[in-house]
Amino acid sequence: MFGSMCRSNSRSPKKPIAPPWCNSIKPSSTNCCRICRNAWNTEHAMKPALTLFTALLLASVPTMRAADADSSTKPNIVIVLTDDQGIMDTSVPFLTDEAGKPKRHPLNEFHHTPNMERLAAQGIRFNNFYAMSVCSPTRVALMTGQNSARHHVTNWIHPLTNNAGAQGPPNWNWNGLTKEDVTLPRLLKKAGYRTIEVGKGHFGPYGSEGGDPRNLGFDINIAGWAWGSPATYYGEKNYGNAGGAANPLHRAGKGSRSAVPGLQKYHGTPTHLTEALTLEANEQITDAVHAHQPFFLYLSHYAAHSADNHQFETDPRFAKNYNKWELTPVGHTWMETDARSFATLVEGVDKSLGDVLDHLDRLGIAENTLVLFLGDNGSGSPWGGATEVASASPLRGKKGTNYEGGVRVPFIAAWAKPNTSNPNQRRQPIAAGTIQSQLAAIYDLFPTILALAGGDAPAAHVMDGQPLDTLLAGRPDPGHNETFLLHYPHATGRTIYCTSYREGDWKVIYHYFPSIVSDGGHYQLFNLRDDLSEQRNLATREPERLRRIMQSLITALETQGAQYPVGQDGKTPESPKLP
Ligand SMILES: [Ca+2]
Repeated sequence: MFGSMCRSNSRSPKKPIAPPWCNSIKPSSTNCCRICRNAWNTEHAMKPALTLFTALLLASVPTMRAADADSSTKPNIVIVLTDDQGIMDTSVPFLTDEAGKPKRHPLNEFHHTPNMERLAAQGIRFNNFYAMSVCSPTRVALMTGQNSARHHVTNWIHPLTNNAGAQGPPNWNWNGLTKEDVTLPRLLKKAGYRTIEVGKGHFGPYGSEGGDPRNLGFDINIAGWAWGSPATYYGEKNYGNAGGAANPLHRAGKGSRSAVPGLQKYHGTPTHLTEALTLEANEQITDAVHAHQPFFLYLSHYAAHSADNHQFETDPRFAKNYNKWELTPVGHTWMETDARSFATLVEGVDKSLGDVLDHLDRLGIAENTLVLFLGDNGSGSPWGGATEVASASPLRGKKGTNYEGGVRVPFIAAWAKPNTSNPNQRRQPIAAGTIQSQLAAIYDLFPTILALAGGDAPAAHVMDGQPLDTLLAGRPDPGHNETFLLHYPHATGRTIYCTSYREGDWKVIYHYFPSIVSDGGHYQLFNLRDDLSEQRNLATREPERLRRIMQSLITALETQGAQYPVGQDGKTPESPKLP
């Protein structure tokens, strides 16, 4: 196993550290004043009495003041969602040893994410946090609080053609989210928030309602649309647009079909896409503060997804940090270059996080802003085979698989500036510098954020998520769901037509159509406590346990109204079979 090749924890280039893929290595801020209204109200919210002048002022304009006071005490919410950054694609160690202490692995040495380290030091990080295995299912789960088995966006959405797969459910929700759907930004808007989308959307195909985030409750949309990968990250190339024109899908034949829209002012400049999105996000934060409105910022980076040419484009600002690694060829020399490029894209996102934190601090609103940093699926790193222990070592698999490396993502929650006397921080304490090991998932963010923001979901809206309030405070929550269902009834992923279900330490993967990947059978059963790398299939040795957990998997699918793959006739559902 790769983790056994190296025992060093040092970052020094003089002490060689073997990354997981090789056998040998030679490491060769704004004009807003500091007493802006949000900060002022936070600071003074606990004062017991009003001055006569203030009281008179309130009496003279009761309606405006009441609304303003209410909105200014609400916390701002920032989600930084990165694309294809797995739990190991960071210098922050998320995994722990048997004593529960953070344990560094070679990939933690390879990556350099100082701002994630900064956020982790002032917040709590989760090491059993799950997302769906590909983009759109996770993004829709975040927006709705529902598992993909329930909302039926079970695959990434191809913008132009229905990608159900040959035996995928024909009526899966390729169309994505609509104007009628209950969404987090729509509910936050109703609760008084300015709702801002910056970056990747991928909520619906081209021309659909979900193709424009403004149809989903976002007041503002910058650079988000149907496509999930950028044509190119380079401003010099206009992010794929031809001659500064609008997206080529509007002007057939010009530029790339996945050209990033809406960033014309950076065209022809050396501004990396990640930097452009960060500058735009910070400008939107400033505008919201000047408007005295609490905001929900969904900063959804395209990085570190591959560009439209399926290659990882280097972020030149960080290339030097990875050139020190002399990587031993392992038969796929393109991987070495791409792995470095992938790491530069990750570090670009990390810089973005730092820039946003600094900006919040400069504006004086950091204490009143909750930052949630997370990845949208497992690692997209190019190293190793899709189902091997490589990209996310010591976890098996990568993006697009039901193995842990495909679904476990980094998640850090922190107040942008901890201050235990801040009213919102007292209402939702966060245990700084700690690791939460209880299981949680992407759809838990929906009820968590709504509760903090004072929003409500309609009673008829069924949620799979549960609030994370107790877990964020660093305490165990016996009432929190200890299971995770991942339903992937399609063929275009790296593990195909399969459903996995984790229950405590145990996990089953059910393969609707047995293959080499599934060891030739329907079932793979793993004990994650003893076998984190999912190497020992215990399906044959533990028949009673297998049957019990398969029954739980089937019940979960039926409860959520899941759609199944179909047989060779293209229409008969293939529901899971009990062993
Ligand atoms: Ca993704």
